Amino acid sequence: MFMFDTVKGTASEIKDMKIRGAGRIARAGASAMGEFAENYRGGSLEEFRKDLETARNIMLESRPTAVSLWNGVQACVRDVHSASSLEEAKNSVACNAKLFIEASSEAVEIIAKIGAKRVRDGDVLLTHCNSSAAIGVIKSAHAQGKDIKVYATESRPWRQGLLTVRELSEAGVDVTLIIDSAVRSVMSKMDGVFVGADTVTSSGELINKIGTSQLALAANEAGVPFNVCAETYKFSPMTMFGDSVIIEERECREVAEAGMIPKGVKIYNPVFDTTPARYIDAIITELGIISPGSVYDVIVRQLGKDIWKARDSL
Ligand code: RUB
Repeated sequence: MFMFDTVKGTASEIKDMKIRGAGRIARAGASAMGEFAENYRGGSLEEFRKDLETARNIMLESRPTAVSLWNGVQACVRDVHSASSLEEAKNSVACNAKLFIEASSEAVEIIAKIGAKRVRDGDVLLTHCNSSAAIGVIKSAHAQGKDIKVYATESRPWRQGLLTVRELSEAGVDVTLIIDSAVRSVMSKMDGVFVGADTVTSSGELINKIGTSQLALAANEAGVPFNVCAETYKFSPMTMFGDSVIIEERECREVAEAGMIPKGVKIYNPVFDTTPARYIDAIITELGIISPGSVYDVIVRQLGKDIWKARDSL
């Protein structure tokens, strides 16, 4: 249907990884919701609420793991229930979308500034996949004149590490690409690991690109600080009430094309994994550096009085 074209378009770009990375998909989702509201030509407030719910579901079905998308879309629709006219409801969605996009971009910049202070002159760092928050920290440390070296994992199967090395090298950072299985063998050279987040649970576990937990394990073994760069809209309110994070599985052909492996061999392609809180030294957020044990408090503070609504909707 015509009215859902923008949300469907954005949802399929997210599904096909044309828009990727938890922060970017959240902003794209919010932007599509804002556009949907601005262009809405339906008749009544009731119809709008119903159509908005459909738009919201289309968007949320695009990728299941990153809670940033849920938080971004939720931020847009949060005031619709209290609106007393169609115009007020439409404006609230459009306005909340803009506010979310601005605040989330600003959060990435603040994290870059805070995180850069954790990087010392001469440090050798490791990053995984392609996280704008983690890259922001590294670029900011480099811009401060710190002489740093960065190792970046290839991040199979999509090889987002190629984006990371390009971006860092264009910024003038000394960067080395490694294959994912080289992580443990280089860990003894590292002074710190900086990764991004798709979701952080209320008990401080990190869900991020597959392989992140191996970095954490190797860092822990070698005594290397493991830092998560995560805007607080990566924190998952629903995990407080027992929901598990869905780990997305993508198509087999992303791992091997047909004909590359014998008939009958199966392929398993989970694209995110879970790092236990005990392997995480710091979570660098726009509110400051926190421990995994403080995530619950941050979520409670952010939900405010909505916490009762969330709990009562169980
Ligand atoms: C990207 C990935 C990133 C996080 C954080 O996975 O795991 O580390 O999304 O990114 P994919 P950011 O490529 O499958 O989306 O810091 O940019 O939000």
